[in-house]
Amino acid sequence: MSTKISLTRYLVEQQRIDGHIPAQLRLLLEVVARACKRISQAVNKGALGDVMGSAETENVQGEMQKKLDIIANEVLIEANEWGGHLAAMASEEMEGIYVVPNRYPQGEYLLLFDPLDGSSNIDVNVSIGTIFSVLRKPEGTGVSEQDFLQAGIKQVAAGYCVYGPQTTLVLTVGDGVAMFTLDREQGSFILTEENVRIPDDTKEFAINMSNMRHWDAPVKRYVDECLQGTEGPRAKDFNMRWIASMVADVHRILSRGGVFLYPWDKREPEKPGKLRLMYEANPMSWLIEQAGGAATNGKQRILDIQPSKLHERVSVILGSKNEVERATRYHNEA
Ligand code: AHM
Ligand code: MG
Repeated sequence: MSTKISLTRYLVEQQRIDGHIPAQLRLLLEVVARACKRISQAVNKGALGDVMGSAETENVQGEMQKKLDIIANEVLIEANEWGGHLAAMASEEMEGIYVVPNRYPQGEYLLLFDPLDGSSNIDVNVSIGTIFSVLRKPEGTGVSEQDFLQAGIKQVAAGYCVYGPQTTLVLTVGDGVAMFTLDREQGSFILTEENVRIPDDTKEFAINMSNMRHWDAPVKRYVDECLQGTEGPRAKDFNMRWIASMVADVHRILSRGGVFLYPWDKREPEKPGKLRLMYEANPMSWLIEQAGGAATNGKQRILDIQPSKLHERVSVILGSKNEVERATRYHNEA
């Protein structure tokens, strides 16, 4: 790429030339990117900063919080509360919504995030990330949790930032998927890939195999057939990857294809899955679809699910289209 296009320029052009995004949304995305830069710095400090280890507190999901979960959550809130572009925020780390304080102007957008995804990887120096989703606040005065309960199809922007060997911000505003790599010397995100496309077919799957005995029959069938390789019905050998950071697994899939499954299982039968719909599955599903892939809960398109609560969980199958369709078909046939 001869001329370097910064995230700022990309967004200005999305606003001015293509008319895809209003000014307030552009500001919002710039602020989220700035917050991700700060989180990236904290992640990079590792043991040199006071960022590793447990915070000894539990979040609303009953999970132990890491120090970085809390730091990342605070960075995102502080960065976003005063700009006038938001009405409220919601996060994996907060039970209720965070309404923009009265002393600041209220904007027309709602921001949801998983501030630090892949928490179990923080202390072992493996890729982690921030996932975000933007919705428009429904008309009317005030803002409530109900305003957030919109299907994924209503998102106006979604993305993630992966803190790995490189820090990469991946974004969609409904016009394909673009990737920006953080140039640390310049301090800015530079466009490094546009029109990201996922191949329809793949030989790579990602699932936590240790849960195999808890899976439902259609998931077992799908994975069994992959494992049989050239001798089985799929007539090809598959490879497996599982990073345990959804951001990193999804980033690999956007980069070279693959399929990711975190299905419902019998460990906690009353929960529909492990991953959260509104700030994990929805933004990732939209990115995957924008890149030509597919995302379902085994039965239905994730983006069509009407959420009934903020921290709702969901089964997730996403990635290369033909594999997602096959795994979904196995569920529907069962
Ligand atoms: P987190 O948001 O608390 O980090 O949990 C979500 C993560 C995903 O990134 C990842 O796909 C999954 O949990 C890994 O779960 P497991 O440890 O059960 O394999
Ligand atoms: Mg997460």
